[in-house]
Amino acid sequence: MAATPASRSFAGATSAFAALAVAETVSSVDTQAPTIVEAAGLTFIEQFAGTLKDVAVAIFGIHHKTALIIGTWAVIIGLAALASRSAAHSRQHFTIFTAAIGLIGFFVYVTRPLANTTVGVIALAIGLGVGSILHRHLVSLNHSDHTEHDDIEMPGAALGNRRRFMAVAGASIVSAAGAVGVAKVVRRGAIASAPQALQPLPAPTSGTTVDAATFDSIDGITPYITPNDNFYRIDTALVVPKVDTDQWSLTIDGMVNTPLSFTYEELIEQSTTVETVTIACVSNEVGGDLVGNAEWQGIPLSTVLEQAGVNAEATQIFSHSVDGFTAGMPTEVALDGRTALIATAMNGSPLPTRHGFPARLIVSGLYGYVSATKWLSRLELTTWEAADGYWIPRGWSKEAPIKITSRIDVPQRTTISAGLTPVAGIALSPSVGIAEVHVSIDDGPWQRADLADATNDNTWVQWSLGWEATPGDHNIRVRATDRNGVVQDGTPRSVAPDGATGYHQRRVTVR
Ligand SMILES: Nc1nc2c(c(=O)[nH]1)N[C@H]1C(S)=C(S)[C@@H](COP(=O)(O)O)O[C@H]1N2
Ligand SMILES: [Mo]
Repeated sequence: MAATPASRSFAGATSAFAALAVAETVSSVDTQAPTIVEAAGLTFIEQFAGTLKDVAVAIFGIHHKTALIIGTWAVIIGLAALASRSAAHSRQHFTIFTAAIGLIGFFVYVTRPLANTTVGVIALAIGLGVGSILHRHLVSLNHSDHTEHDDIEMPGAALGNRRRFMAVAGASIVSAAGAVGVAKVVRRGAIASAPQALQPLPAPTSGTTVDAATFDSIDGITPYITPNDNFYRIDTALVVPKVDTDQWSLTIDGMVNTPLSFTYEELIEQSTTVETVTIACVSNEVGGDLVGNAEWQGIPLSTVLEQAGVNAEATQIFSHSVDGFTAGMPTEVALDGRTALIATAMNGSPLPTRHGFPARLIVSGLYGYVSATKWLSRLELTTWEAADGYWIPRGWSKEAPIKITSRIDVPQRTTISAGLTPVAGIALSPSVGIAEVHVSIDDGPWQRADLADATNDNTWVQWSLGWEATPGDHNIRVRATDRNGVVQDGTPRSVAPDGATGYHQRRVTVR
Protein backbone atom coordinates (compact mmCIF):
# COMPACT_ATOMS: atom_id res chain seq x y z
CA MET A 1 0.00 0.00 0.00
CA ALA A 2 1.14 3.53 -0.59
CA ALA A 3 2.00 5.24 2.69
CA THR A 4 -0.37 8.16 2.24
CA PRO A 5 -0.79 11.03 4.74
CA ALA A 6 -4.12 9.44 5.60
CA SER A 7 -2.58 6.08 6.45
CA ARG A 8 0.16 7.76 8.51
CA SER A 9 -2.47 9.81 10.40
CA PHE A 10 -4.46 6.66 10.94
CA ALA A 11 -1.39 4.97 12.42
CA GLY A 12 -0.85 7.95 14.75
CA ALA A 13 -4.49 8.10 15.83
CA THR A 14 -4.63 4.35 16.44
CA SER A 15 -1.44 4.41 18.50
CA ALA A 16 -2.64 7.40 20.54
CA PHE A 17 -5.98 5.70 21.15
CA ALA A 18 -4.20 2.56 22.36
CA ALA A 19 -1.85 4.61 24.56
CA LEU A 20 -4.74 6.52 26.15
CA ALA A 21 -6.82 3.37 26.60
CA VAL A 22 -3.94 1.63 28.37
CA ALA A 23 -3.25 4.66 30.58
CA GLU A 24 -6.97 4.89 31.39
CA THR A 25 -7.21 1.19 32.15
CA VAL A 26 -4.22 1.23 34.48
CA SER A 27 -5.22 4.47 36.21
CA SER A 28 -8.77 3.13 36.76
CA VAL A 29 -7.33 0.85 39.42
CA ASP A 30 -7.38 3.47 42.18
CA THR A 31 -11.07 4.25 42.65
CA GLN A 32 -10.29 7.14 45.05
CA ALA A 33 -8.18 8.94 42.45
CA PRO A 34 -9.17 10.36 39.06
CA THR A 35 -8.09 8.57 35.88
CA ILE A 36 -5.65 10.27 33.50
CA VAL A 37 -8.41 11.55 31.21
CA GLU A 38 -10.58 12.61 34.14
CA ALA A 39 -7.62 14.57 35.51
CA ALA A 40 -7.24 16.31 32.14
CA GLY A 41 -10.98 17.11 32.06
CA LEU A 42 -10.92 18.47 35.62
CA THR A 43 -7.96 20.69 34.84
CA PHE A 44 -9.71 21.90 31.71
CA ILE A 45 -12.75 22.86 33.82
CA GLU A 46 -10.56 24.78 36.25
CA GLN A 47 -8.71 26.63 33.52
CA PHE A 48 -11.67 27.53 31.38
CA ALA A 49 -14.76 27.50 33.60
CA GLY A 50 -14.22 31.22 34.19
CA THR A 51 -13.93 32.26 30.58
CA LEU A 52 -16.91 30.08 29.71
CA LYS A 53 -18.99 31.99 32.24
CA ASP A 54 -22.12 32.09 30.10
CA VAL A 55 -22.10 28.33 29.79
CA ALA A 56 -20.89 27.72 33.33
CA VAL A 57 -24.15 25.96 34.14
CA ALA A 58 -23.76 23.78 31.10
CA ILE A 59 -20.29 22.64 32.13
CA PHE A 60 -21.77 21.10 35.21
CA GLY A 61 -24.56 19.19 33.56
CA ILE A 62 -23.92 15.46 33.62
CA HIS A 63 -24.14 15.18 29.83
CA HIS A 64 -21.64 17.95 29.43
CA LYS A 65 -19.24 16.18 31.74
CA THR A 66 -19.47 13.13 29.49
CA ALA A 67 -18.95 15.40 26.49
CA LEU A 68 -15.86 16.86 28.16
CA ILE A 69 -14.36 13.38 28.65
CA ILE A 70 -15.13 12.34 25.07
CA GLY A 71 -13.79 15.68 23.85
CA THR A 72 -10.50 15.11 25.70
CA TRP A 73 -10.07 11.74 23.96
CA ALA A 74 -10.96 13.24 20.59
CA VAL A 75 -8.55 16.17 20.90
CA ILE A 76 -5.57 13.99 21.87
CA ILE A 77 -6.28 11.42 19.15
CA GLY A 78 -6.82 14.19 16.58
CA LEU A 79 -3.54 15.87 17.47
CA ALA A 80 -1.72 12.53 17.24
CA ALA A 81 -3.16 12.05 13.75
CA LEU A 82 -1.86 15.48 12.73
CA ALA A 83 1.52 14.89 14.34
CA SER A 84 2.19 11.74 12.37
CA ARG A 85 1.08 13.00 8.94
CA SER A 86 4.56 13.95 7.78
CA ALA A 87 6.13 11.52 5.28
CA ALA A 88 9.74 12.06 6.32
CA HIS A 89 9.30 12.60 10.05
CA SER A 90 6.23 10.65 11.10
CA ARG A 91 8.15 8.71 13.77
CA GLN A 92 10.01 11.73 15.17
CA HIS A 93 6.92 13.94 15.28
CA PHE A 94 4.87 11.23 16.92
CA THR A 95 7.61 10.65 19.50
CA ILE A 96 7.88 14.37 20.28
CA PHE A 97 4.11 14.55 20.49
CA THR A 98 3.80 11.59 22.88
CA ALA A 99 6.64 12.93 25.03
CA ALA A 100 4.87 16.30 25.25
CA ILE A 101 1.47 14.73 26.00
CA GLY A 102 3.11 12.44 28.54
CA LEU A 103 4.74 15.38 30.29
CA ILE A 104 1.55 17.45 30.27
CA GLY A 105 -0.40 14.40 31.42
CA PHE A 106 2.05 13.87 34.26
CA PHE A 107 1.75 17.44 35.56
CA VAL A 108 -2.00 17.58 35.08
CA TYR A 109 -2.41 14.29 36.92
CA VAL A 110 -0.08 14.80 39.89
CA THR A 111 -1.47 18.25 40.64
CA ARG A 112 -4.98 16.83 41.21
CA PRO A 113 -5.79 16.85 44.94
CA LEU A 114 -6.83 13.17 44.88
CA ALA A 115 -4.04 11.92 42.61
CA ASN A 116 -2.16 8.70 43.31
CA THR A 117 1.26 9.58 41.89
CA THR A 118 2.54 6.00 41.69
CA VAL A 119 -0.51 4.81 39.79
CA GLY A 120 -0.41 7.86 37.51
CA VAL A 121 3.26 7.44 36.61
CA ILE A 122 2.90 3.72 35.95
CA ALA A 123 -0.25 4.30 33.87
CA LEU A 124 1.42 6.97 31.75
CA ALA A 125 4.63 4.96 31.30
CA ILE A 126 2.85 1.80 30.18
CA GLY A 127 0.44 3.77 27.99
CA LEU A 128 3.19 5.72 26.25
CA GLY A 129 5.28 2.56 25.87
CA VAL A 130 2.45 0.65 24.23
CA GLY A 131 1.58 3.61 22.00
CA SER A 132 5.18 4.06 20.91
CA ILE A 133 5.79 0.38 20.11
CA LEU A 134 2.51 0.17 18.23
CA HIS A 135 3.31 3.29 16.23
CA ARG A 136 6.75 1.97 15.28
CA HIS A 137 5.20 -1.29 14.16
CA LEU A 138 2.42 0.36 12.15
CA VAL A 139 4.86 2.75 10.50
CA SER A 140 7.12 -0.11 9.43
CA LEU A 141 4.18 -2.03 7.97
CA ASN A 142 2.96 1.12 6.28
CA HIS A 143 6.40 1.91 4.97
CA SER A 144 7.78 -1.37 3.73
CA ASP A 145 6.05 -1.04 0.35
CA HIS A 146 7.10 2.55 -0.08
CA THR A 147 10.86 2.37 0.17
CA GLU A 148 13.51 2.26 -2.51
CA HIS A 149 12.86 -1.47 -2.62
CA ASP A 150 9.40 -0.77 -3.96
CA ASP A 151 10.33 -1.89 -7.45
CA ILE A 152 11.56 -5.27 -6.41
CA GLU A 153 8.68 -5.99 -4.02
CA MET A 154 6.04 -8.34 -5.32
CA PRO A 155 2.49 -6.94 -5.59
CA GLY A 156 1.42 -9.78 -3.32
CA ALA A 157 3.81 -8.65 -0.60
CA ALA A 158 2.43 -5.10 -0.71
CA LEU A 159 -1.06 -6.48 -0.39
CA GLY A 160 0.14 -8.61 2.52
CA ASN A 161 1.56 -5.57 4.27
CA ARG A 162 -1.63 -3.60 3.78
CA ARG A 163 -3.58 -6.48 5.24
CA ARG A 164 -1.18 -6.75 8.17
CA PHE A 165 -1.28 -3.00 8.73
CA MET A 166 -5.07 -3.05 8.86
CA ALA A 167 -5.12 -6.22 10.97
CA VAL A 168 -2.69 -4.84 13.57
CA ALA A 169 -4.47 -1.48 13.70
CA GLY A 170 -7.89 -3.12 13.90
CA ALA A 171 -6.84 -5.57 16.61
CA SER A 172 -5.24 -2.74 18.58
CA ILE A 173 -8.37 -0.59 18.41
CA VAL A 174 -10.66 -3.44 19.40
CA SER A 175 -8.50 -4.65 22.29
CA ALA A 176 -7.82 -1.12 23.56
CA ALA A 177 -11.53 -0.27 23.46
CA GLY A 178 -12.34 -3.59 25.13
CA ALA A 179 -9.80 -3.06 27.92
CA VAL A 180 -10.90 0.46 28.69
CA GLY A 181 -14.58 -0.54 28.49
CA VAL A 182 -14.10 -3.35 30.99
CA ALA A 183 -12.00 -1.10 33.24
CA LYS A 184 -14.75 1.55 33.28
CA VAL A 185 -17.45 -0.95 34.15
CA VAL A 186 -15.34 -2.54 36.91
CA ARG A 187 -14.40 0.88 38.27
CA ARG A 188 -18.00 2.08 38.33
CA GLY A 189 -19.04 -1.10 40.13
CA ALA A 190 -16.20 -0.81 42.65
CA ILE A 191 -17.03 2.85 43.37
CA ALA A 192 -20.73 2.09 43.78
CA SER A 193 -20.21 -0.85 46.09
CA ALA A 194 -17.31 0.47 48.18
CA PRO A 195 -18.32 -0.09 51.79
CA GLN A 196 -18.94 3.08 53.75
CA ALA A 197 -18.53 2.83 57.48
CA LEU A 198 -21.97 4.21 58.22
CA GLN A 199 -22.84 5.13 61.75
CA PRO A 200 -26.40 5.02 62.98
CA LEU A 201 -27.73 8.57 63.19
CA PRO A 202 -28.54 9.84 66.67
CA ALA A 203 -32.08 10.96 67.40
CA PRO A 204 -32.35 14.71 66.83
CA THR A 205 -32.56 16.70 70.06
CA SER A 206 -32.98 20.16 68.58
CA GLY A 207 -34.43 21.75 65.48
CA THR A 208 -37.68 21.32 63.67
CA THR A 209 -38.85 18.38 61.64
CA VAL A 210 -41.47 18.62 58.97
CA ASP A 211 -45.06 18.40 60.11
CA ALA A 212 -46.22 21.29 57.99
CA ALA A 213 -49.55 21.36 56.18
CA THR A 214 -48.18 21.34 52.66
CA PHE A 215 -49.81 21.73 49.23
CA ASP A 216 -48.26 18.45 48.11
CA SER A 217 -51.69 17.17 47.08
CA ILE A 218 -51.93 19.73 44.24
CA ASP A 219 -51.26 17.75 41.08
CA GLY A 220 -47.93 18.79 39.53
CA ILE A 221 -46.68 21.03 42.36
CA THR A 222 -43.09 20.62 43.60
CA PRO A 223 -43.27 18.55 46.81
CA TYR A 224 -42.33 20.49 49.94
CA ILE A 225 -39.42 18.12 50.65
CA THR A 226 -37.23 17.13 47.69
CA PRO A 227 -36.40 13.41 47.83
CA ASN A 228 -32.64 12.74 47.78
CA ASP A 229 -32.83 11.04 44.40
CA ASN A 230 -34.50 14.08 42.82
CA PHE A 231 -32.25 16.67 44.43
CA TYR A 232 -30.34 18.77 41.90
CA ARG A 233 -26.62 18.15 41.75
CA ILE A 234 -24.01 20.78 40.92
CA ASP A 235 -20.27 20.45 41.38
CA THR A 236 -16.99 20.52 39.51
CA ALA A 237 -16.34 16.83 40.20
CA LEU A 238 -16.08 14.61 37.15
CA VAL A 239 -15.83 11.68 39.51
CA VAL A 240 -17.81 11.88 42.72
CA PRO A 241 -15.26 11.69 45.56
CA LYS A 242 -15.69 8.42 47.42
CA VAL A 243 -14.45 9.21 50.90
CA ASP A 244 -13.13 6.44 53.12
CA THR A 245 -14.35 7.47 56.57
CA ASP A 246 -11.51 5.58 58.27
CA GLN A 247 -9.01 7.90 56.56
CA TRP A 248 -11.11 11.03 56.72
CA SER A 249 -11.33 13.77 59.34
CA LEU A 250 -12.67 17.30 59.48
CA THR A 251 -10.19 19.94 60.60
CA ILE A 252 -11.06 23.37 61.99
CA ASP A 253 -7.99 25.58 61.98
CA GLY A 254 -6.54 28.94 60.95
CA MET A 255 -7.38 31.92 63.16
CA VAL A 256 -8.74 29.93 66.10
CA ASN A 257 -7.55 29.46 69.68
CA THR A 258 -7.77 25.65 69.56
CA PRO A 259 -7.53 23.85 66.24
CA LEU A 260 -9.92 20.90 66.21
CA SER A 261 -10.24 17.66 64.35
CA PHE A 262 -13.31 15.42 64.17
CA THR A 263 -13.50 11.82 63.06
CA TYR A 264 -16.61 10.66 61.26
CA GLU A 265 -17.81 8.90 64.43
CA GLU A 266 -17.36 12.03 66.54
CA LEU A 267 -19.20 14.13 64.00
CA ILE A 268 -22.11 11.72 63.76
CA GLU A 269 -22.43 11.48 67.55
CA GLN A 270 -22.85 15.24 67.73
CA SER A 271 -25.20 15.46 64.74
CA THR A 272 -28.28 15.98 66.82
CA THR A 273 -29.71 19.10 65.18
CA VAL A 274 -32.18 18.78 62.35
CA GLU A 275 -33.34 21.70 60.21
CA THR A 276 -35.19 22.03 56.93
CA VAL A 277 -33.26 24.31 54.58
CA THR A 278 -33.70 25.18 50.91
CA ILE A 279 -30.44 25.46 48.99
CA ALA A 280 -30.07 26.96 45.54
CA CYS A 281 -27.44 27.30 42.87
CA VAL A 282 -26.41 30.75 41.63
CA SER A 283 -26.74 29.27 38.14
CA ASN A 284 -30.47 28.76 38.65
CA GLU A 285 -32.31 30.84 36.06
CA VAL A 286 -35.69 32.30 36.99
CA GLY A 287 -38.09 29.35 36.90
CA GLY A 288 -35.19 26.88 36.95
CA ASP A 289 -34.81 23.68 38.93
CA LEU A 290 -31.33 24.05 40.47
CA VAL A 291 -32.96 24.40 43.89
CA GLY A 292 -34.13 21.87 46.47
CA ASN A 293 -35.43 21.59 50.00
CA ALA A 294 -34.31 18.91 52.44
CA GLU A 295 -34.22 18.08 56.11
CA TRP A 296 -30.55 18.28 57.07
CA GLN A 297 -29.14 16.74 60.23
CA GLY A 298 -25.81 17.78 61.67
CA ILE A 299 -23.96 20.07 64.07
CA PRO A 300 -24.54 23.82 64.15
CA LEU A 301 -21.48 25.55 62.77
CA SER A 302 -21.67 27.94 65.74
CA THR A 303 -21.18 25.04 68.19
CA VAL A 304 -17.99 23.92 66.49
CA LEU A 305 -16.67 27.48 66.12
CA GLU A 306 -17.32 28.13 69.82
CA GLN A 307 -15.33 25.01 70.71
CA ALA A 308 -12.44 26.20 68.54
CA GLY A 309 -12.60 29.82 69.72
CA VAL A 310 -12.61 32.11 66.69
CA ASN A 311 -10.31 35.15 66.74
CA ALA A 312 -12.10 38.47 66.34
CA GLU A 313 -10.16 39.29 63.14
CA ALA A 314 -11.21 36.05 61.41
CA THR A 315 -13.80 37.52 59.04
CA GLN A 316 -14.04 34.58 56.64
CA ILE A 317 -14.92 30.90 56.97
CA PHE A 318 -13.05 29.26 54.14
CA SER A 319 -14.14 25.69 53.56
CA HIS A 320 -12.16 23.07 51.64
CA SER A 321 -13.32 19.81 50.11
CA VAL A 322 -11.34 16.61 49.69
CA ASP A 323 -11.21 17.28 45.94
CA GLY A 324 -9.81 20.79 46.18
CA PHE A 325 -13.00 22.86 45.89
CA THR A 326 -13.16 25.91 48.17
CA ALA A 327 -15.86 28.34 49.27
CA GLY A 328 -15.69 31.42 51.47
CA MET A 329 -18.41 33.15 53.45
CA PRO A 330 -18.47 35.85 56.10
CA THR A 331 -17.86 34.42 59.59
CA GLU A 332 -20.90 36.31 60.86
CA VAL A 333 -23.33 34.11 58.90
CA ALA A 334 -22.38 31.23 61.19
CA LEU A 335 -23.10 33.32 64.25
CA ASP A 336 -26.01 35.64 63.32
CA GLY A 337 -28.68 33.14 64.31
CA ARG A 338 -29.51 31.74 60.88
CA THR A 339 -29.32 28.00 60.27
CA ALA A 340 -25.75 27.02 59.38
CA LEU A 341 -24.87 23.34 59.78
CA ILE A 342 -22.11 20.86 59.25
CA ALA A 343 -24.53 18.32 57.84
CA THR A 344 -24.01 14.58 57.91
CA ALA A 345 -27.50 13.45 56.93
CA MET A 346 -30.13 14.42 54.39
CA ASN A 347 -33.80 13.51 54.74
CA GLY A 348 -33.05 10.91 57.40
CA SER A 349 -30.20 9.08 55.63
CA PRO A 350 -26.44 9.61 55.72
CA LEU A 351 -25.51 12.12 53.01
CA PRO A 352 -25.61 10.45 49.60
CA THR A 353 -22.17 10.38 47.95
CA ARG A 354 -23.35 12.85 45.28
CA HIS A 355 -24.42 15.30 47.96
CA GLY A 356 -21.21 15.32 49.94
CA PHE A 357 -20.75 12.21 52.09
CA PRO A 358 -19.45 12.16 54.80
CA ALA A 359 -20.08 15.85 55.63
CA ARG A 360 -20.99 19.12 53.96
CA LEU A 361 -21.97 22.66 54.85
CA ILE A 362 -25.55 23.89 54.64
CA VAL A 363 -26.04 27.60 55.20
CA SER A 364 -29.45 29.19 54.91
CA GLY A 365 -29.65 32.15 52.55
CA LEU A 366 -26.37 31.81 50.63
CA TYR A 367 -25.94 30.32 47.17
CA GLY A 368 -24.17 26.97 47.15
CA TYR A 369 -20.92 28.12 45.55
CA VAL A 370 -19.99 30.32 48.53
CA SER A 371 -21.28 28.07 51.28
CA ALA A 372 -22.43 24.51 50.61
CA THR A 373 -19.07 22.70 50.35
CA LYS A 374 -19.57 18.97 49.87
CA TRP A 375 -17.03 16.26 50.82
CA LEU A 376 -15.90 18.75 53.44
CA SER A 377 -12.39 18.29 54.83
CA ARG A 378 -11.40 21.57 56.42
CA LEU A 379 -12.81 24.78 57.83
CA GLU A 380 -10.15 27.44 57.78
CA LEU A 381 -10.75 30.66 59.69
CA THR A 382 -9.08 33.51 57.86
CA THR A 383 -9.67 37.10 56.82
CA TRP A 384 -12.05 38.17 54.05
CA GLU A 385 -9.09 39.51 52.04
CA ALA A 386 -6.74 36.54 52.46
CA ALA A 387 -8.49 33.96 50.31
CA ASP A 388 -10.98 33.70 47.45
CA GLY A 389 -13.16 30.62 46.96
CA TYR A 390 -13.06 28.52 43.78
CA TRP A 391 -15.58 30.56 41.77
CA ILE A 392 -14.48 34.08 42.75
CA PRO A 393 -11.53 34.47 40.33
CA ARG A 394 -13.82 32.92 37.69
CA GLY A 395 -16.07 35.95 37.66
CA TRP A 396 -18.68 35.29 40.34
CA SER A 397 -19.40 37.62 43.26
CA LYS A 398 -17.65 37.11 46.54
CA GLU A 399 -20.83 37.77 48.51
CA ALA A 400 -23.79 35.77 47.29
CA PRO A 401 -27.04 35.92 49.25
CA ILE A 402 -29.87 34.00 47.58
CA LYS A 403 -32.23 36.36 45.75
CA ILE A 404 -35.98 36.27 46.31
CA THR A 405 -37.48 34.13 43.60
CA SER A 406 -40.67 32.32 42.71
CA ARG A 407 -41.68 29.70 40.17
CA ILE A 408 -44.88 28.49 38.52
CA ASP A 409 -45.18 24.67 38.53
CA VAL A 410 -48.91 24.34 37.78
CA PRO A 411 -50.48 24.24 35.25
CA GLN A 412 -47.82 21.88 33.94
CA ARG A 413 -49.34 21.63 30.49
CA THR A 414 -49.40 24.38 27.91
CA THR A 415 -52.98 23.54 26.92
CA ILE A 416 -55.64 23.24 29.62
CA SER A 417 -59.44 23.15 29.85
CA ALA A 418 -61.52 26.18 30.75
CA GLY A 419 -62.90 26.49 34.27
CA LEU A 420 -61.54 26.78 37.79
CA THR A 421 -57.95 25.51 37.83
CA PRO A 422 -55.10 25.86 40.32
CA VAL A 423 -52.08 28.00 39.54
CA ALA A 424 -49.37 26.90 41.95
CA GLY A 425 -45.66 26.72 42.60
CA ILE A 426 -42.92 27.64 45.03
CA ALA A 427 -41.31 30.86 46.29
CA LEU A 428 -38.17 31.31 48.34
CA SER A 429 -36.02 33.72 50.25
CA PRO A 430 -34.11 31.46 52.62
CA SER A 431 -33.28 32.87 56.07
CA VAL A 432 -35.74 35.76 55.58
CA GLY A 433 -38.85 33.83 54.60
CA ILE A 434 -41.71 34.51 52.22
CA ALA A 435 -44.59 36.74 53.38
CA GLU A 436 -46.71 36.97 50.24
CA VAL A 437 -46.94 35.65 46.71
CA HIS A 438 -48.92 37.37 43.96
CA VAL A 439 -50.03 36.16 40.56
CA SER A 440 -50.97 38.26 37.56
CA ILE A 441 -52.88 36.95 34.55
CA ASP A 442 -52.33 38.79 31.25
CA ASP A 443 -50.74 41.78 33.02
CA GLY A 444 -53.88 42.18 35.13
CA PRO A 445 -53.86 43.10 38.82
CA TRP A 446 -51.58 41.19 41.19
CA GLN A 447 -53.76 38.69 43.06
CA ARG A 448 -52.65 37.29 46.39
CA ALA A 449 -52.06 33.53 46.42
CA ASP A 450 -52.57 31.18 49.39
CA LEU A 451 -49.38 29.97 51.08
CA ALA A 452 -48.83 26.49 52.50
CA ASP A 453 -47.14 26.01 55.86
CA ALA A 454 -43.36 25.95 55.91
CA THR A 455 -41.25 24.45 58.70
CA ASN A 456 -39.34 27.70 59.11
CA ASP A 457 -38.13 30.75 57.19
CA ASN A 458 -35.18 28.84 55.74
CA THR A 459 -37.32 26.98 53.25
CA TRP A 460 -39.33 27.66 50.17
CA VAL A 461 -43.10 27.92 50.49
CA GLN A 462 -45.64 26.38 48.19
CA TRP A 463 -48.31 28.79 46.92
CA SER A 464 -51.59 28.32 45.10
CA LEU A 465 -54.31 30.42 43.53
CA GLY A 466 -57.61 29.31 42.05
CA TRP A 467 -57.97 30.71 38.53
CA GLU A 468 -61.18 30.84 36.51
CA ALA A 469 -59.54 30.05 33.17
CA THR A 470 -61.36 31.40 30.11
CA PRO A 471 -60.77 30.16 26.53
CA GLY A 472 -57.86 31.81 24.70
CA ASP A 473 -54.13 32.35 25.16
CA HIS A 474 -53.01 33.60 28.56
CA ASN A 475 -49.81 34.65 30.27
CA ILE A 476 -49.34 33.87 33.98
CA ARG A 477 -46.72 35.71 36.04
CA VAL A 478 -45.65 35.29 39.66
CA ARG A 479 -43.85 37.50 42.16
CA ALA A 480 -42.92 37.03 45.82
CA THR A 481 -42.45 39.38 48.77
CA ASP A 482 -40.18 38.44 51.66
CA ARG A 483 -40.78 38.94 55.38
CA ASN A 484 -38.79 42.17 55.31
CA GLY A 485 -41.33 43.54 52.83
CA VAL A 486 -38.88 43.40 49.91
CA VAL A 487 -40.60 42.62 46.62
CA GLN A 488 -38.88 40.27 44.16
CA ASP A 489 -36.85 42.17 41.54
CA GLY A 490 -38.69 42.05 38.22
CA THR A 491 -35.75 43.11 36.05
CA PRO A 492 -34.88 40.21 33.74
CA ARG A 493 -31.23 39.39 34.39
CA SER A 494 -29.29 36.16 33.92
CA VAL A 495 -27.29 34.32 36.56
CA ALA A 496 -23.80 35.88 36.41
CA PRO A 497 -22.31 37.28 38.59
CA ASP A 498 -24.60 36.87 41.61
CA GLY A 499 -27.91 35.26 40.67
CA ALA A 500 -30.82 35.77 38.27
CA THR A 501 -33.69 38.22 38.68
CA GLY A 502 -37.00 38.66 36.92
CA TYR A 503 -40.50 37.24 37.14
CA HIS A 504 -41.23 33.69 36.04
CA GLN A 505 -44.02 33.50 33.51
CA ARG A 506 -45.91 30.78 31.75
CA ARG A 507 -48.06 30.89 28.62
CA VAL A 508 -51.08 28.61 28.44
CA THR A 509 -53.80 28.00 25.90
CA VAL A 510 -57.21 27.45 27.43
CA ARG A 511 -59.78 25.50 25.40
N1 LIG B 1 -16.79 19.93 46.86
C1 LIG B 1 -17.67 20.69 46.22
N2 LIG B 1 -18.73 21.19 46.89
C2 LIG B 1 -19.65 21.95 46.27
C3 LIG B 1 -19.50 22.28 44.90
C4 LIG B 1 -18.38 21.75 44.21
O1 LIG B 1 -18.17 21.99 43.00
N3 LIG B 1 -17.50 20.95 44.89
N4 LIG B 1 -20.44 23.06 44.28
C5 LIG B 1 -21.27 23.92 45.12
C6 LIG B 1 -22.42 24.44 44.39
S1 LIG B 1 -22.08 25.54 43.15
C7 LIG B 1 -23.71 24.13 44.73
S2 LIG B 1 -25.00 24.94 44.03
C8 LIG B 1 -24.01 23.09 45.75
C9 LIG B 1 -24.96 22.05 45.19
O2 LIG B 1 -25.20 21.03 46.14
P1 LIG B 1 -25.97 19.73 45.69
O3 LIG B 1 -25.22 19.14 44.52
O4 LIG B 1 -26.01 18.82 46.87
O5 LIG B 1 -27.36 20.15 45.27
O6 LIG B 1 -22.84 22.42 46.16
C10 LIG B 1 -21.72 23.26 46.41
N5 LIG B 1 -20.70 22.44 46.98
MO1 LIG C 1 -24.03 26.39 42.42
